[in-house]
Amino acid sequence: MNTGLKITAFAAAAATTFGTAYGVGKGVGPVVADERPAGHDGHGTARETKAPGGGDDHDGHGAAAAAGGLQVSEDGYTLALDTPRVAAGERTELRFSIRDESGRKVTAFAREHGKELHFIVASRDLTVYRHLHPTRAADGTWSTSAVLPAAGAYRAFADFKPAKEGAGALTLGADLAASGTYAPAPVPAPATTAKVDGYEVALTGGLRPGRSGELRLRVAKDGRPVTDLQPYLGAYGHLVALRAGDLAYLHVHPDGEPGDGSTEPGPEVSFTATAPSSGTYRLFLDFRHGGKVRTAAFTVEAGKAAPSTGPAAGGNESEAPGHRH
Ligand SMILES: [Cu+2]
Repeated sequence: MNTGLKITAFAAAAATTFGTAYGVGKGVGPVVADERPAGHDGHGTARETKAPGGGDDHDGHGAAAAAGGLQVSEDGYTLALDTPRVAAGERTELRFSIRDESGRKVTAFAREHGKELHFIVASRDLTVYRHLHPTRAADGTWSTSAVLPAAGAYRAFADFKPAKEGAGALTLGADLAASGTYAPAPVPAPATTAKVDGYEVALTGGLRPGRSGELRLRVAKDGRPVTDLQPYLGAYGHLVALRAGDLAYLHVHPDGEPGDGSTEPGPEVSFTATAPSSGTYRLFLDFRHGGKVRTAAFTVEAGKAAPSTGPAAGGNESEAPGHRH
């Protein structure tokens, strides 16, 4: 593969992102760390985990080659996990808060996809995944319960946007451990189909480093295409990609939404996503059918040709910052 070309393409895409982010996003925000134009004085490039625009993949997912979740603290906000150690295989309470710069619990959040905060827990070996919606007490303490079936190291992600002028969307990550006998598993091999509860989900398209790529997921049950997917949090599917090696977090959302006049309730759900780098990613698709949310998981390689339709599949090169859900 031509690394030079890819780097150039990425630089161009990044420049575009920076340009549009200032026009549309939080350019007037007071968060100095985010005011980092391309070709800035060379400082401020150390924390390249998030593009200006605030890791704002909710609002402009086609544009942001942003990886979130690598930091427990970012832009003055900290994910404080009250339950960093739990027992494997038992229903257990997970409790945490988001702290501001002065250590106070944040109580004002902007609602995104119907929720103030999305809480994802994934095992470091990417074999366990939970997308949870905790409840917030008035004092800012969040709690939910979950069963982590296997012992080992986990990463907990809080995906939220403070309801504060100029604040961008953030994904903070914190380590979490489930006690018990730990048998490390390899990341599952790359595959273009996944089975869950009698459903088969087929993936075409792929992730591309530094450039937006289309991922199309086709849902079938008992060999028949599912054409009556149910909206889940305002979409026919939610997709999270985690990078193997460090669990860098990408939250991507479908192209189109229920009721927009053009988006069908299956069998296909289409997403646009930009991988922050080449490498192995695990994709987790949440979809709702028959009143139940299920998760299909895939391992994909970013930077390799897409399984069946080629890397330019779909022809949708949209870097459109105005794409909203
Ligand atoms: Cu969520």
